[in-house]
Amino acid sequence: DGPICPQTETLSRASFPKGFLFGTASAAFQVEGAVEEACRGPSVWDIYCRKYAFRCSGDNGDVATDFYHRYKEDIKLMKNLNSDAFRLSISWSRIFPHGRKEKGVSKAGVQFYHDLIDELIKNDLTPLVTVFHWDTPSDLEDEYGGFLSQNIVKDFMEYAEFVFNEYGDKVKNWVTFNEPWVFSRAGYDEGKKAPGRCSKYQNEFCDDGRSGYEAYLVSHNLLISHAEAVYIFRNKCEKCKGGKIGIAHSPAWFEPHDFNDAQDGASIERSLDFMMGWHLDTTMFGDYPQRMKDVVGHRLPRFSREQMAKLKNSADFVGINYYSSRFSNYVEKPDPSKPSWMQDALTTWEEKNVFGVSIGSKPTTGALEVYSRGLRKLLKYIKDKYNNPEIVITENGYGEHLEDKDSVELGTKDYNRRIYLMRHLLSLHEAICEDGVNVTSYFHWALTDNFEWQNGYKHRFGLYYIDYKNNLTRHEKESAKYYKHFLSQGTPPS
Ligand code: BGP
Repeated sequence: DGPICPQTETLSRASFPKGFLFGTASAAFQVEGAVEEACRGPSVWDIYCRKYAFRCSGDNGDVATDFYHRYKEDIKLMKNLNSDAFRLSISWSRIFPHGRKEKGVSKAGVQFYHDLIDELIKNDLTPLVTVFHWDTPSDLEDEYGGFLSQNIVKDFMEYAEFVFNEYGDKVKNWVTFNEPWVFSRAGYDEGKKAPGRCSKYQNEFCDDGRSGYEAYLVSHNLLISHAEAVYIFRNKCEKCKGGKIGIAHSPAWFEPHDFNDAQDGASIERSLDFMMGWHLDTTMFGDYPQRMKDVVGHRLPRFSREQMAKLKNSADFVGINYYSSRFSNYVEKPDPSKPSWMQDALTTWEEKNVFGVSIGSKPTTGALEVYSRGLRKLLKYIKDKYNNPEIVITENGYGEHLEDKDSVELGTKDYNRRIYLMRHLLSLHEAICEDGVNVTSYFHWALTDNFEWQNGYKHRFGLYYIDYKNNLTRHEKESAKYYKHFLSQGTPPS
């Protein structure tokens, strides 16, 4: 078979296994704009940013980067990078403006994604499509509480089946859900993301209180929806034959808070269970981690036998969004100032932990410090625990806060992002070539700056700078130049 990786003098695409795909990523609400065009219905994010402007830093997705109108220009940027693939998400309410087919299909919305996908393919860019990246149609939220209700399963199945049948002959790589852990925890426990519901945990976002079970319920309904959609993809979609489907998780890697403390060391597994195993064990092994079941008790819903059977092995690949790592430390008692789900991780067990302290070397990516070695360690952990699955790095990127007064020049000299990218590609290379982890593609978050959820437009992740004050002009950053150079060496997959 020969060595896994070619030997090269410097790190470039040529150092990676043949056929490895490199790309960039995006999500509908963060880039599209055009929120009222072609009958698109509102999503929970439109409502959330309007109702609680401060929770979106006073910004919203009305225009975003205007990708809806400028996608051809952005595809040129992808070509300019020498990239091979692009991750996009479909906006549910652009397809079914009111959430359900019987209430109307937007033909123009459906056509938009055809045009976008066709343009990608025409440019030799492989699309990876996320079915749901957090933008629940607002009507479903109003009608029955969105993912809080089991009704969502049937509606998600209908939506997923529709998009599989519509685009399945052109799109061979799919992600059902983006980051369930962030969606349920931030949206239904900490109030930091739409729809902004809070548990008993109080912070600047939360002035109300509910019992801390909603995040578990939401994830439960989401996981069942995932399993049903995968079942449809594999068994009921002729056009989808030969395609692959997965789900994108958002784990950090953990290091012990005190390297000399054995309890801190032991708490790592526990942190990983609550941050990753919650959804990854379930889609690989068919049920929640035992540790979670023991601690959360009756507030963690149970799957039926049939649901477990559908959940087991319900991902052809494991999607990983990796940004940074954290410390895990053992604590004696649950801390009421922490979110409910985090308190749960502490309640009845001897081995207790809490996480949230950052790790690694400065500079920081958002609140998190840069720790590229964590990527390698995480990938090795997944290889060993989950029986060497195929892994796709569905996101990895560096966030940086700029003020309105900051110049384009400052924004494009993103040397920190360039170093972040170099280091993470190196760590990824080590994971593949030295540890034998089966990673098949890498998507950098993000192609361009965009709407960064609660941080709005000031928090930038792009390889290309968006000049929001000047017609949304795109400018190449230093990081883009590096990625382009890296991708220009060696042969892109045909
Ligand atoms: C992920 C989301 C992306 C993007 C990214 C930015 O959680 O899937 O949509 O927003 O994060 O990073 P962060 O949320 O760490 O600022």
